[in-house]
Amino acid sequence: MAILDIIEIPDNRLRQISKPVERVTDEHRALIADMFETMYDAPGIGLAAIQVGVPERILVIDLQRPKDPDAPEATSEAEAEKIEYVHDPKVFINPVITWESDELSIYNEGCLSVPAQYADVDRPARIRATWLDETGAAHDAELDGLLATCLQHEMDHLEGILFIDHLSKLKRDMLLKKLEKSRRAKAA
Ligand code: GNR
Ligand code: NI
Repeated sequence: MAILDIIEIPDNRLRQISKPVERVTDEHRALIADMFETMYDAPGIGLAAIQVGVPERILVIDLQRPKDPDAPEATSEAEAEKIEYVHDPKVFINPVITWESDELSIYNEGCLSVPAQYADVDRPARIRATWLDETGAAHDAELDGLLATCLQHEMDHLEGILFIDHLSKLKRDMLLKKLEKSRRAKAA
């Protein structure tokens, strides 16, 4: 297993359209294991293969909710590392959305390819989707909540779309300026 480099904007590879997986192989399963390791290390709740430079329609998601939802929020990295999470790793290969609700939900989204920047995005609150898992088995399910939001965010990556593309130009430009500023501060 290995932690892979996550591509960040403005890398043009993030704008590629990813190709369907024809047959799920051991190479795919090895990539998926590395994607989980990379996502947990980041940390993030989802990762698309293109974010590690592989233009195939493969996503991993683990919402990693705290085991004790009433526990106080961590105020330091040391405290954050002590919190126990419920793991629910999910793999989505060749996902397709077959239905979406008219009702929208707003979530303050972030993206590992747009580091440390967050903005509210409107998306359908509920979706129905089909996909394959890492064994090649087919799934068809209705999803809601953060899982529906996260799957839509990840599926956008397969089309070369980032969450910032859903913002007004004004909000997007402000966010990109903040990103530039934080990168300059880090480099200094
Ligand atoms: O870690 C992530 N958090 C997140 C929060 C709200 C909506 C979507 C996401 S996905 C993101 C990781 C990532 O960039 N996946 O592509
Ligand atoms: Ni993302």
